[in-house]
Amino acid sequence: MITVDAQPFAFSFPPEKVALIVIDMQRDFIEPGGFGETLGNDVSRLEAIVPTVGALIDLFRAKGWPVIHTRENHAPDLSDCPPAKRLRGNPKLRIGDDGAMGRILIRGEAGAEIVDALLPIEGEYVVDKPGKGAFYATDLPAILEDLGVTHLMFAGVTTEVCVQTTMREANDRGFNNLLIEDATESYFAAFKQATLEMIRAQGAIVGWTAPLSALQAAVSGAES
Ligand code: TIU
Repeated sequence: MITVDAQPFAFSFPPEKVALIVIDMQRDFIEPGGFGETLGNDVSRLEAIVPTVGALIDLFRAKGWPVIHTRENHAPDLSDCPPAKRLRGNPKLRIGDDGAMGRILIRGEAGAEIVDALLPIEGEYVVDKPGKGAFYATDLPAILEDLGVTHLMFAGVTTEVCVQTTMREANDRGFNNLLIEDATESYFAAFKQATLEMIRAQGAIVGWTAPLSALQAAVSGAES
């Protein structure tokens, strides 16, 4: 076991049974002109974590541990986009509309791709998801079962929407979950902070949180 100095207490994981899930590091959430901005958000906060997410992915690649990338997106005919999702609120552009990076949140369009710095490499998994959670209507459950993993680490955006939803889904399915604090971000600083606290409250009711440095230190310690 490798033990990470985490909150609310140490997170121990078997290195042969861990995977990283990187949630929705897509241009549509992180760059101007995409879905995040059409919802009225300042997207600049999210770009700042790209190097940290990259360092986390590098650690998993160096160890040969599985990396799973998710993308929130929809089919070009919107058949997997509930009208309730598309019509919600009063965004400048709705899902499927033409934006600066192609059709908003549509599979195959430039905006729906993962940012260049974090593109998956051969052998990594990419899970396309129509919802906020990565377990709903996807092949993620089958991938995790095939891998035989019991412990998951999480990164990506946004902390309180797709990351938290997926962590809760994973928690209910029996996984032990660690969120890497500086590898996740929200459009709202207060929501990120609240989410970190919610996750680890009540004796890790949803999971644990730790900075990337704590994971790196634990992995280095286990190697020496
Ligand atoms: N709007 C927002 O905060 N997030 C999303 O719509 N999707 C994800 O979090 N990926």
